[in-house]
Amino acid sequence: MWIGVVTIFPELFGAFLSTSLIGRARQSGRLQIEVRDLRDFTDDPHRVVDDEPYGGGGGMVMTAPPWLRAVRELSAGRSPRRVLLSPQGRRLDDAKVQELAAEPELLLLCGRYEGIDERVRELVVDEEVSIGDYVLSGGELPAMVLVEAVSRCVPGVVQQQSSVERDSFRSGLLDHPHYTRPAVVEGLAVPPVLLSGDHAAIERWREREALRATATKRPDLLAAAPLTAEQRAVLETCK
Ligand code: 4GX
Repeated sequence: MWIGVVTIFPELFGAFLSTSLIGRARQSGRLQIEVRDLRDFTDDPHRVVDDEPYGGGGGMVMTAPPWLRAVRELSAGRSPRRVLLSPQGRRLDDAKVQELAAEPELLLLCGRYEGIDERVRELVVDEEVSIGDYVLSGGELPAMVLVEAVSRCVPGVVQQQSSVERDSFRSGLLDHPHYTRPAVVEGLAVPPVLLSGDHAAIERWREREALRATATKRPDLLAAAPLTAEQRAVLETCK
C-alpha cells in the first residue's frame, strides 16, 4: 500500500514511521509512505503557505495554490483516495479504517491554523475524516492515527494475523483482561482458570469476560454487536 502525507511539519513523522510495526512494514516494502513538506510546493521565496482570512477575523488560513500543486504532483501516475484530516470530517471508526485499508493508495492532507482554503476541499479532496470531537493544532496526529490503524489491516504488516482477527471491534466486543507473571501482584492473584491448562475452560472464561467488559464499559457496542444465542445466555449469567 502507498500512503502520501502532505504537512508543514514532516519531521513529526520521522520516529513514528521508523519504529516498530510500521518501520518493519516499510522495510519489507508492504508499506510505502511518502511524507512531503507543503512548503516545497510554493513558489514564494519565503515559503509562506498561509494568509489572512477574507472577511477578517483572527487567525490564518492555508492558501490553496501549494495544496493544489502538492496533491496533483503526488497524484501523478497514481489515483490515491485523498483524505483531509479535519474536525469537520466523519468520525474514524473500524469500518472506515477497513474501507481505507482496502485502497491501494491514500493521500493524507494535514492542515494547521484555522484550516485550508475551502476550494482545496472542493477541488482535490475526496473525503474529510476526524479522529474525534476535540480540537487539535494540526492534522498530523490524526494522520498518524489513521496510518497506524490502516497499516494493521494491510496483510503481512502485523506478523501475528490472528491478533488482528482477535482485535476488539472486529468481533464487536472489547478484549478480555490479560495477565502475565508474577502470579500475585500486591495480593491480587491471577484468575485460577488461566493456570489450569484447560484450554476449553480458558476460552469460555475469555469469552465471558469479553462480554462482561463490553456490557459494563461499552454498552453501546454491545447493543450493536451481532451476538449468538449462546453469547446472550452467557451474558445473562454475568448480570
Ligand atoms: N480530527 N484538527 C486540523 C486544521 C484544519 C481545520 C480544518 C483542515 C481543515 C482534527 C481532529 C483536528 C484541528 C486538525 C484543526 N485543517 N483533525 N486542524 N479532531 O482537531 O482530525
